[in-house]
Amino acid sequence: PSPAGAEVRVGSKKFTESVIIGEMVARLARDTGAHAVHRRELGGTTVLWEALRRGELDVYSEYTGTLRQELFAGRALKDDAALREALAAQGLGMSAPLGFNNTYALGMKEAEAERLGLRRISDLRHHPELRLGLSNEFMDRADGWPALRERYQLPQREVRGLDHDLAYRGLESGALQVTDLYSTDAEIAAYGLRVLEDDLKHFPAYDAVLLYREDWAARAPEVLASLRRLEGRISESGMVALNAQARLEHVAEGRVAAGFLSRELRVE
Ligand code: PBE
Repeated sequence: PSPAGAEVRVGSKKFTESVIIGEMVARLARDTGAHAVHRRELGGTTVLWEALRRGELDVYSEYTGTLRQELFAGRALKDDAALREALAAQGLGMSAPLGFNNTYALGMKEAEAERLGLRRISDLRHHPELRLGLSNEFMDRADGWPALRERYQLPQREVRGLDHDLAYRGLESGALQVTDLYSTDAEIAAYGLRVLEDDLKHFPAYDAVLLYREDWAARAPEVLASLRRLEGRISESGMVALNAQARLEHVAEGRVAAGFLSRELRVE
């Protein structure tokens, strides 16, 4: 057990997977006897990043591609060592990858993609009339819509920003024809969506990791060691299945996390 009084403030972004991982982190911390608070769904990437840097949070889950392409955009961090160095300069540490990649992708209803003969993002170039609905964060990010449009020379002008959780309903109703997907979303299979191939390789790998403050880790090394039990333990299909429990079966994120920890790590 941790020295009495170890504390951890966990944060999560405003989407299901981030909340599930936040719940796993809080539970693994409590397993060492620490006191954990999970501040759920605080906002988008920038909100979590700034809260961690200001010392309002101790740990949250992030993605390597997001660190490279958005949070350290323009820094050309060539490898993992360079990324770790840039983080260390801000007093932050990063776990090893948890085991899955959650990349952005563009998706459409399978039948519509088939009808229009669309398989690759490049194919969208010949269909300026398509209605796009993109998550608000994607509209603004350095790796998001402006860069993607530029890279692929996309002609669409009808592009709306929306909450990611509403995008799938928009595709179902026909209000939207193309949206940005998160590749571990359970809705991709459940709604029969076609993921368009990123044929120009715009998107990097977005490996899930834990980001934490080094000053906190120095005070609570046992807690960090417990969180690191997640390293390499969540596969891509495993994460999709956890997201499916929460999003399609409406199981609370805390229960989803508890089930995973019990099955995979024997943490009760
Ligand atoms: N992602 C893809 C984004 C959202 C979807 C996981 C890389 C992120 O939170 O950074």
